Amino acid sequence: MKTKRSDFPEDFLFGVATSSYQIEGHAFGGAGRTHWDDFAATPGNVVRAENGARACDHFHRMDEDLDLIAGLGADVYRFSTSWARVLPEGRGAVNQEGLDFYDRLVDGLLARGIKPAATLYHWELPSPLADAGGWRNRDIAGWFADFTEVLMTRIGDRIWSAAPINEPWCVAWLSHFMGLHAPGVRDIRAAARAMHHVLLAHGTCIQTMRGLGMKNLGAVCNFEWANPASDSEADRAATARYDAYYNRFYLSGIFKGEYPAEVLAGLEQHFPTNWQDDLPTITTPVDWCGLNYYTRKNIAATDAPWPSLEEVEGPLPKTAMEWEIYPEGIGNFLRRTADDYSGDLPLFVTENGMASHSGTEDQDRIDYLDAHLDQVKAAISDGVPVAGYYIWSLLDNYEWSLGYDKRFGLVHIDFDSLQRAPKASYHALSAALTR
Ligand code: GCO
Repeated sequence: MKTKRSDFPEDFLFGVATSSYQIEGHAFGGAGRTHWDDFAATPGNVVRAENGARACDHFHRMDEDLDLIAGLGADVYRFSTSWARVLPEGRGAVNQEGLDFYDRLVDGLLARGIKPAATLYHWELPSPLADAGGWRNRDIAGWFADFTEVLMTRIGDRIWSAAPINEPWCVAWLSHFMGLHAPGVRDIRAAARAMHHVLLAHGTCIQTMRGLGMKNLGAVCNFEWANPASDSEADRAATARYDAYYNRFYLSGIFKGEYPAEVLAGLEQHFPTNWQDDLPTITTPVDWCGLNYYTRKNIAATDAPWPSLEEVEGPLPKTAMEWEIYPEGIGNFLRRTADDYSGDLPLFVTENGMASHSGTEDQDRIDYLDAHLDQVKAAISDGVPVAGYYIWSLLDNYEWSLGYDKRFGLVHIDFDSLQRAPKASYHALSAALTR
């Protein structure tokens, strides 16, 4: 690996990221059913109908996994907490075993000198809340605040940083417009409502954590650089629409209290009435902003209804996800986020990494990380306040509708024996972090 820790400012943080449903083993420890269990049980949604029931069995192997993080020399670990593990019905009765699990996780990190960075929601909505309309129902902002209160009353005193919701675009658009993630809805009105409610719930969660005295609270959004498939005016306008609903909508809401004009043009009629009244909650100040970045998309105009566009295949080398490798995108987004939205607030790359076909000799992943870290370095030299970088992911894990085939881990998992085997990228990174 070309990168070394000493290329970065002294207080720059390196970390790894995971999420609850993707690694824990949802069948264990008294967790309640989630809409991902339902989505996966519906034929055609997930490769081989795989689900997170066992996943990496992190629930029983937490200590081994925390030792792997420590062995890397990581400063910080970004994990998520499962709502249904803490509140099996989404509301009401608390599963003490779930709270105990996250309590042990936080203490296990601190004992190893690793900062705990929590994300409260990484996509596994309790099924009873999905029955009640899930993200389409405005009440979710209150349900989420209640979950926040229960969870953070127990662990918030030892959390180094917290973010309410991982990737609002995935929660809303990917799951309610494209239908590719749970709950698998394809409905423009549902999507618009989810887009607004996910921001409202972000705000109520931040307010709840502030109320508990917690500090270092942020937002984590995902980004894909939007590239016009041709130079035509129609393709460039389509690209601007894609950029607006994908990359700018959530930052605009959180940092400016407004929604981009290109989005309002297509969706305003579908937003809940009086949505503007929620903007003061949505803009509750945060302390940092996190960017998840993997790829770019090439966008062409179509004659279909709004947003009247499609993705077309691009020419760049691709990962096992068929995602083009475009490191410049992360640099572009870091600059744009600071310039247009977050100003002097610290930025974190909260996820970056690749799915590789190459087993434990994953030089392609090492190259991918080097290329993206070069861009982060360049942004820092330009004065962008980037404070840390997390690799997705520590372990090979449940890649949602793609099941267990897509391997993002620095550590290989044999999904029969559940044996962990650090890959070349793990060893390269651990050496880089000592240099
Ligand atoms: C993401 C997710 C992860 C995915 C990863 C690769 O935030 O998109 O946090 O759950 O596994 O991005 O697709």
